[in-house]
Parts: sequence; C-alpha cells; structure tokens
Amino acid sequence: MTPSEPPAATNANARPVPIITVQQHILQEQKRCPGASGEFSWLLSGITLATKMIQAKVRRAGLTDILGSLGDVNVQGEVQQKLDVYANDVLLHCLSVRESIGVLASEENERPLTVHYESPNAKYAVVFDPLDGSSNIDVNVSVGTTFAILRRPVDVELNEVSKWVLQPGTQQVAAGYVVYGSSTILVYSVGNGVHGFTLDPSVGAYVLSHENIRMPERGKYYSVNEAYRDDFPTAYNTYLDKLRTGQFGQAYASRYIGSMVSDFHRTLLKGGIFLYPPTKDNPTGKLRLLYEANPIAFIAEQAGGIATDGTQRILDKSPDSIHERTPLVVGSPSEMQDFQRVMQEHAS
Ligand code: AHM
Ligand code: MG
Repeated sequence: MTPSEPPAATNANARPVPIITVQQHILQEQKRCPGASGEFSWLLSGITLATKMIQAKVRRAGLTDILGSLGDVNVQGEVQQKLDVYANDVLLHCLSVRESIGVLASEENERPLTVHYESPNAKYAVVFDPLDGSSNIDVNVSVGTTFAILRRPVDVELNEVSKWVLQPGTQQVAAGYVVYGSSTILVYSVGNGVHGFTLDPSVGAYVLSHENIRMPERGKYYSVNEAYRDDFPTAYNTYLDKLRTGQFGQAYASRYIGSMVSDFHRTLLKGGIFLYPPTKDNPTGKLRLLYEANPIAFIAEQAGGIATDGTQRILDKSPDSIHERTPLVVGSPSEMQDFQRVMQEHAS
C-alpha cells in the first residue's frame, strides 16, 4: 500500500448483518395477517422450545444411558426408543401449556390428546412426529421432528376432537420440521414461503440462515430404499430405471439416509426426488399422512416443489384416521413431472 491509498474497509466499518431469530421472524409473519393475535407466535414458541430441549438430549445421546429401546411397542407396532419417548413428552409438555391449543396428536400416542379443547380460546390442533428416523439414533445419523398446525374447523364441536385433526393438508396453517444433524436446523412455513433457522448453540437461539428457500428446478440425487425394488409397483420401477439410465437427460446419483426428514431436507436444498412407494409389506406406504407427509408436502409446495402419493396431490388427501399411511413422492418440479408422466403412461 502506498501512503496515498485510503485504508481498506475493515469489519469495524462494515454495516453489521442483522441477526433475525425465529421468534422475531414469526412475529413479523404474524403482522402480515390482519387481526392475528399473539397466540399463534406463542404456540410456535412451544415448538421451538421443545425442539431445543430435544436437540440437547440428542446431542448427549452417546453420553447418557438414553440409547437403546425402552422395550415398549408403540401404536404402529414398532419398538420405541427412549429418545422417542423423551421427545414426545417434551412436545406434549411444552404445547399443553399453550391455551390456544385444544388437541395434540403424535405418532407416539394412539389417540389424539385433549388439552384445552373445551376452552373457546383453543383454536388449534398440533400434529407431530416427535423423532422421525429414530432407528438411526444408535448410529449417530441425523433424525428430526415434523409438525403441522391445523385450525379447528368452524362446523366442528369442541368435543369432536378427531375432526380437529382429520383435515386435508391444504388446511394446515403452518408446518415445518427440525433436523438434528451436523447442526440443528428448523424449517417452517406459515404459507408465505419457506424459511430455515440454524440453532446457535452458544446462545440457544434459532437464527435465520436460509431465507425464502426455493427448491432447485432439478437436482442430481434420487432417494429411495432400493432394497424394496422387487416389491414396488411396476410404474415406480419403470421410472427408477429411466432415471438411472439417463433417459431424463442427465445422470443421477443416489442418496438414502433412512430418515425422511433428513432425506427431504437434502432434497429441498439440492433438488432431486425422494420416494417412499407402496410395497408388498406396506401397500399404502409406510409414512404417515397427517404428521409426516403433510408437513413435508406443505414445505415442498411452498418452496416450489411437488408432493404426491403417486396418483394424488398429498395435500388434497382427506385422512380417515390419525395414523393413516401414504406413499410419498416429493421433489423438484422437473423430476416430479417426469415421475408423473411415467405414472400416467402406466395408468393408460
Ligand atoms: P419412524 O417414524 O418410525 O422413524 O419411521 C419413518 C422412517 C422415515 O424417517 C424413513 O423415511 C423411513 O422410516 C425409512 O424406512 P425404511 O427403513 O423402510 O426405508
Ligand atoms: Mg416418523
């Protein structure tokens, strides 16, 4: 540097980047809705608090005696992991003190739980899978929480609690998920785009890190449990064959974590397609419509993607039961259009 040159701008001179926490963001989103009260942001803060507590426990999983099966079998016939139980308890606790919530439905509870359902202030139901992909916990692989918020339909009596939650995904007023991965990230939408927040463990706050996420038009990866290929319907195998042999104009690689929320998170950020098709063992699919497929489909559509059960848009499906299963195919617009074309060709 010559003596006449001005000094380079230093960080001290740069404008500080504003830090936006998820609570600030939720409040900003709420201001867009005329007449919205603070109840909704208070409700969402129950989810953010619970997921911080869950992530703290997940981070210590190898250090404590929490790993392994509790021995109980949940309503799906699966052995519960201890962390499943903890995650469920924490969500139930944090949400049940929010008076705007009338009904809670969880993968881990056979029936919906009523909390303030008799209160005229209770407007919402929350459905969730407290710890998705929990068979991955013992081997240190990412797991997550999925959730959706539904408003009590106007024509439903306070005590008709199943009807609070048995609504198509189009009725979700908010949905999201948290991935407990190499960092903890919360992704949510209130129907106005998709936003991601990374937990800063030093201050315990979710900080805006991925504003207005858009799913890429096309990706490089497909994600499916190929061990079940012999059990997939023919149309799915035709699609996968075409994908693998470059018939959609590009080569693909495969990625499958076996934790839907993590596989979807990659698909959201990098594009591509995630499939959990019907199989011989699970002819209606494995994943649950209300608290797994619907929140993921809501986020996917809000980010410009598509989600279907193979024949129908996920969000249009009317659930008949709390733990109803569905096939799920979700991804970028290009891959999904290719997939839907193959399905139509097989149907005709
Ligand atoms: P879970 O809710 O009991 O954890 O099961 C759901 C999980 C999903 O996260 C994942 O996509 C799927 O099960 C993996 O199943 P599979 O091992 O049959 O591929
Ligand atoms: Mg699950």
